[in-house]
Amino acid sequence: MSTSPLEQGSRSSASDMSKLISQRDNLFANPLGAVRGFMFDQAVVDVFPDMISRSVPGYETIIAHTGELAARFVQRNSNCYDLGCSLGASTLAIRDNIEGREALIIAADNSDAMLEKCKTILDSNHTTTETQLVNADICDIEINNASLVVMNFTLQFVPLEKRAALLQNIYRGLNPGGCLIISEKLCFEPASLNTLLSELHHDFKRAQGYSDLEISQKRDSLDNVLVPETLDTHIQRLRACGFQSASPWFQCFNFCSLVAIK
Ligand code: GEK
Repeated sequence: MSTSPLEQGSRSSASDMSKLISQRDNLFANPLGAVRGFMFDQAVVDVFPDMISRSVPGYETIIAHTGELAARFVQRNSNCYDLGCSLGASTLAIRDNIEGREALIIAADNSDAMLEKCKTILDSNHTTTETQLVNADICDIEINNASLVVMNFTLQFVPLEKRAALLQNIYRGLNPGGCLIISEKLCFEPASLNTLLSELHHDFKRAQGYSDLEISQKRDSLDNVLVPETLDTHIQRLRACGFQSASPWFQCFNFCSLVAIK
């Protein structure tokens, strides 16, 4: 079993982090009988970098470009929010690109296990940018003086009925010219298109070494926990909040990243 170079303190940048193999994800490799709903517990934390990089096509690209968008949009003396920060990949990418701007990064998650490991990782990465780790439901967080808000693969876990209010809260808290990044798994209409893009995603996972059993048990575990929406739904909701500029900037199969500017 290999350990993460980050844990050894030998690597520090976010783009490195997304390539790291912590422990290999084999959580769904054996028959589980009844598959329980997916939770961000210690078992997931232990394999998270491997799990997300072998499950989400384009993950490394999205994290790297989150840093580049931070370089463009983060204003001096403003706040940046990483909502659903997990182990801090997006926070590290942002930090790497905004040194010296006197910005504050607020990285929030509601998994104790994620936050504990995230703190170790962030502490081992030198920076002059202040970073606050917050244990909270992102639906309850106050957003203010924000030049950048990032939700990389988090909104999909928020209950559907809370998503509009969360986005309105973000819109209110963004400064004019501020940027929101939302990365999500999507669903598609008609059903035949959804099936095609899901199958392409499953082919990607197979190519990453996941077995058919792992793919199907993980899918069952995420059922009703990760609830994807269509690209149209995302764009309409962003427009209804007031974002006049909103567009995907990246898509691979059924995974997409959107940028919205206030
Ligand atoms: C990355 N952004 O590496 N409030 C706070 N946190 C939440 C909530 C909520 N309501 N719901 C889910 N989370 C990261 C990856 S992972 C995506 C994000 C994935 C947290 C949850 O605990 C988990 O850490 C994160 O959102 C989602 O780019 O695993 O597919």
